[in-house]
Amino acid sequence: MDLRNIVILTGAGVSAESGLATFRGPDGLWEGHKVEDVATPEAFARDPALVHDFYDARRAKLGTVEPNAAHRALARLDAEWAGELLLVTQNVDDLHERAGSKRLIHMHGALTKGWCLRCNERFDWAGPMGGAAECPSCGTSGMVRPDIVWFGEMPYDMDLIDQALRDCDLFVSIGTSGAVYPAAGFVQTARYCGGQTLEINLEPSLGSYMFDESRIGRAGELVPQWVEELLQSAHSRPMSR
Ligand code: BJW
Repeated sequence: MDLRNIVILTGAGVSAESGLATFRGPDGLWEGHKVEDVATPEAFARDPALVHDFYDARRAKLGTVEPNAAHRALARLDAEWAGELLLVTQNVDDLHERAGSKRLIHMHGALTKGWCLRCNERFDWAGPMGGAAECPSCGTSGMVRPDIVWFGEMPYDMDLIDQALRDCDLFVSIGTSGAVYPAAGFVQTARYCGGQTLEINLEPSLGSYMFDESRIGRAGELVPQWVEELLQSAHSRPMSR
């Protein structure tokens, strides 16, 4: 099969080897709560200080971690793949862009962005946000929230992602448990539209049975291997333009 269009989905597991915690591992609770019970707009309305503390700490942690071999391999693929490629990450860290990935969507938002609930502007954000942060656009204090997609909110760029999944020849899911929709359903869309499907994860994900192939192990080891294989096979069989 002529392989041209690739969609890659990443989750917390791709950043685990950089030192960022996953959500649903043995320590997969959020400040003593289930992430599903806390990462909601209702939780933010109920206790904004708790939610700000959590995201401020994670934003600060970004400055102490570096992209790992999996991020770097995906950036290499982005640079060298002549066909269509879309990297969709559920992660809110900035490790993919720091590794050099360009064709990238943050479907669950970004720690490095804020969103003003008063004027609806979104903007880059560094440092703590806390409760009294001032919006750089309208100047209002206390109405800025992390630009993060919580449960019950619509992930970003879904139309674009859906089209890319329908058009793809290969869908690859890396380091995600498959517990959260709509990302957990991407494999079905790609499959129904004729794409091959591969998962790379430390353990079989919840939707593992839906993939044509599962490679079980560390992303930092398996992703560079897979990228090398793919680029080698493309070089030996150049794509028709
Ligand atoms: C390694 C590794 C290594 C470790 N190498 N691997 C009932 C049925 C279906 C859906 C719903 C339902 N009830 C409610 C819903 C919808 C809801 C949902 O999915 N709920 C589930 C709990 C069932 N979803 C939503 O509300 C979403 N919005 C929505 O659906 O809007 C409506 C809509 C309709 C139609 C189309 C489109 C939209 C929004 C979801 C927002 C999720 N937000 C969070 C938190 C914010 C971001 C943040 O703070 O960081 O996003 S939740 C959290 O989970 C975070 C993650 O991005 C997300 C996924 O987690 P991920 O990445 O999979 O992490 P883990 O920890 O679960 O897994 C890590 C994996 O890595 C593990 O498998 C490890 O083994 C592996 N691993 N080390 C390789 N070294």
